[in-house]
Amino acid sequence: MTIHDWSTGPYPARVRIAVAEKNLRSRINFVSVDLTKGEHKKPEFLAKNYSGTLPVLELDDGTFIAECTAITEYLDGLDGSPSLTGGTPREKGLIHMMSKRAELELLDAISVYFHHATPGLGPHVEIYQNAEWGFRQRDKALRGMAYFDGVLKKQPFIAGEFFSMADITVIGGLIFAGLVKLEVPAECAALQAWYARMQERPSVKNRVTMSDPA
Ligand code: GTS
Repeated sequence: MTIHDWSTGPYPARVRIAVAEKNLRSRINFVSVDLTKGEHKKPEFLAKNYSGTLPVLELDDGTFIAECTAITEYLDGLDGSPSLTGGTPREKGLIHMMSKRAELELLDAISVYFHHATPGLGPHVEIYQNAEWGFRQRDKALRGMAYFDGVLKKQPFIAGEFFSMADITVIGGLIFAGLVKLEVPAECAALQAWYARMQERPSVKNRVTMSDPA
C-alpha cells in the first residue's frame, strides 16, 4: 500500500499514528506531496483525492481512500481485530462520535484558523482568506480544548476506557495547535496531562521519521 502525505502535517500524523499502532509500517510505502508548492491542488493529485487534501491511501488494486477516519478504519480492520475504531456497536458509535467532535471542535477549527488568519501555506496556495472567520475558528478550538479537558477529567481516554481513533484525532488537533502556537490553556490540566501521556506512546513520538527507510 502507498500513503501519499506530508511527514510533518497534523492530518497525516493521524494516519501515521494508526499505522504504527497497528504495526503496519513494513507494508506501507510513503510518497511525499509538497503542500507548500501546492502539489495537492494539481490535477494529478486531485485525480487521487477530489478534496485536494492529504493523506490518501492507495491500495495495491489502485483504489484510493481519503479522509483520515476512513483510512484508519480500513487499516484497523485489516487484521480482523479492530482496536482503534471499536469492536462492539457501542464502542464504534462512541469512537465515531468523539472523533467527529474532535474534528469539528478542535482540529478542523485550527486548520481554518491556519489557512484564513495566518499566512498558511503561502499566497500561491491560499488564494482566498477570511481572517475574521479564521479567528472565530481559533476561539472555537479553544472552547474545544476546554470541552475535551472536561471529558478527560471523567475518563482516561477521549472515547472512554481505551486508546482509540478519537484520541488520535485530538492528538492531531494538539499537534496543529503547537504548529500555530495556540497554547492549551493552563486551566486545562487534564487535557495537558493526557497529552503528555500520549506523547510518550512510540506511535506518536516516532511518526515524523516514518518515511525514512525502515
Ligand atoms: N478531512 C480531511 C481528512 O481528515 O483527511 C482533511 C485533511 C487535511 O486538511 N489535510 C491537510 C491538507 O491537505 C494536511 S496537513 O495540513 O495536516 O499537512 N491541507 C492542505 C490544504 O490546502 O487544505
